[in-house]
Amino acid sequence: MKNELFKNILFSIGGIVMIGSTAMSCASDDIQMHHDDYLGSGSITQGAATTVVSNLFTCQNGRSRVAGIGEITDAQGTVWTVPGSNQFSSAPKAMDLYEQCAGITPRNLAEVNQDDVPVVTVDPQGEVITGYIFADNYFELYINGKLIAVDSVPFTPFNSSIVKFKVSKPYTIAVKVIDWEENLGLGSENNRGNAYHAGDGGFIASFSDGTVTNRDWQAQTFYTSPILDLSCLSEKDGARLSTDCGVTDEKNGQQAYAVHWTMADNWMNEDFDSSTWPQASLYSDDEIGVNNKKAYMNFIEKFSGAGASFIWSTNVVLDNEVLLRYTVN
Ligand SMILES: [Ca+2]
Ligand SMILES: [Ca+2]
Ligand SMILES: [Ca+2]
Repeated sequence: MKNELFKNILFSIGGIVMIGSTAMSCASDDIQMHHDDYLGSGSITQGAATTVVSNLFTCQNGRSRVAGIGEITDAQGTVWTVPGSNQFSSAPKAMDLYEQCAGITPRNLAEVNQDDVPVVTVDPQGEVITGYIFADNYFELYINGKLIAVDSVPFTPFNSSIVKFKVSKPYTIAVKVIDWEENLGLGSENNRGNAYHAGDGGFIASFSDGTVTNRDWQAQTFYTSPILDLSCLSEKDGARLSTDCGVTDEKNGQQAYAVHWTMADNWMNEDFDSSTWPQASLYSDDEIGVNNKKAYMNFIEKFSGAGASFIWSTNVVLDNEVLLRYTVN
């Protein structure tokens, strides 16, 4: 590992190690020791966040996981919002293809009245494009920097959405996706018999002009958790890598670290320079586990059946807040 090599070089030159330690100024000796293992560009927090919104969504017709928002402060005093800053409470919600809490459960696309979908105008002279979207768990969709709609269900149950917008080519699609969490700041949920199970993400979409999610999209990571040992993290060619990291269990889930990166205010705009962002990683329907989800399967011809792939960063389990970009020419 490049990271390991760099660390060994640092240990061999004591002065540099001391400079690194001073700059980190951690709260306790124990945390400082672990922070020294981290040589990346993110900011580190450890442990649970403070809940600032207890729950964004209650299911009227079934069960849903609690979708809270938390804040946690790093050693430099920067406050981070987990699992990610979002506009769920204020933004227009995307129309539902399938949303069982609202009793919207069509068996197929023919049962959806697509004429009812509101058209958001980006370019008055443009073409009307229809988009079909499924996110694990939450998305916010921008076209040329304009917010089109946000997911109507932040966490669970799994839902799917349909959007329409009027735009002229070329245009830029930018999406914030969040793999939501129950244990705020700890990147985990109670699942499969483990109170600190690291859930996974995933995003898939197709558009009526033939655009689909694939490896030509870009995906950059802004929040990674749970991390037990910071030395498992590395960075290469702009990618924030956690593929060598393990997962949490009941014994260590509360002590997990998280890594946070600052987002540019204009990340969704057409002229934002995302040239350093990595290409998206692809995931199959089986890997994301959608074969038993009607919100996906009832419209599969608009998802993998349309040639779209699930996309995310390099780690669909530990990376919980990811930004996606793609320009349609
Ligand atoms: Ca959702
Ligand atoms: Ca996750
Ligand atoms: Ca998830």
